[in-house]
Amino acid sequence: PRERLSVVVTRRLPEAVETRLSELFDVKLRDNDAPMTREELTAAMKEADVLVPTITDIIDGGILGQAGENLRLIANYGAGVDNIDVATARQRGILVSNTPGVLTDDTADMTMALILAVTRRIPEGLGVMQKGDWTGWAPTALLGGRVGGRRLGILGMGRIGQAVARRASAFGMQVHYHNRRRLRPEVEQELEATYWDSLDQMVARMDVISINCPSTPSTFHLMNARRLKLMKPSAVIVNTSRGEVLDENALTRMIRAGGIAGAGLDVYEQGTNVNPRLRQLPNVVLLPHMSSATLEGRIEMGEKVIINIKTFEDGHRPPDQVVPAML
Ligand code: 8YV
Repeated sequence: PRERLSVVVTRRLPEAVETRLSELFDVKLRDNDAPMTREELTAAMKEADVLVPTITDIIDGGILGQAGENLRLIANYGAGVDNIDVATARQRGILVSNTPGVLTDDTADMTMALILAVTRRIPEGLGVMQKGDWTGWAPTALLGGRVGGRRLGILGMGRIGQAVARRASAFGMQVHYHNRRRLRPEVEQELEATYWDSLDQMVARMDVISINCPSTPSTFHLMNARRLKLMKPSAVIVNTSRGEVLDENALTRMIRAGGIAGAGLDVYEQGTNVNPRLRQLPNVVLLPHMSSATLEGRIEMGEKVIINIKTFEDGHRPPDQVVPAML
């Protein structure tokens, strides 16, 4: 019988996923909850045939240059692959795969949760109850804005953007979008979504902006100071994709100056190093990168990783292979 593939997993994964991986491959599992240091990651890439990293592993050109001869597949546990230098991996003959599709609905759900939390002032209400400050119902207490009828501009109309569009329509919002490519007419019609070729023009007319595009060199700071200034002062912005798409410092300044009404963020430019000024604003709702964090989703992500490795082992292209041209 053929030797089993040596697979190194960089983080603890749900038990069901670790068990299944161990049944199928010669797996080295992580024995603690901390992310790997760069040294540990370098060592892992020297010994593995297949590496299963997560967003906390930065696989850049430098570290790929030190990878072992055996490393042939990087099966990312996650949809976004901005943590991986896909072009350099390809040059070195290392395939990259991801886990698209299985976290679409969870991320779209959380996008709606953030829109509602900001517009309906849920954290402020929570604060009142937690402090024991509630003195009873009052006609003008904690008035928010109604989401129904508001214009939502989705930046990035891929799987997640489209799932957000469906939910937003069900809440009575008017859906608009900007994307590199316009959707096919029948899809646009089904989603009742209005396409904007100009991001500037869309941004200026929306009540809510939702960032749903991946982080690539061409989406870096797409929402920069200039575009944030175009937003209506009554508008809010939510981000469940990647921090790099939004200039966090410019956003903080805009909100403090009253140029934007609020924000809901799940992702940050400097990872865990969140702008402290942002944390102090009552109209800003911050979450610790948890939009895809459901047990079901995490298990399905594991199943996708396993299918990608199995297919590769059988001599075929992983179904979720990522190539530079897709980015
Ligand atoms: C993943 C994410 O869980 O899939 C993504 O792109 O942002 C996450 O929520 C994370 O990347 C794990 O690697």
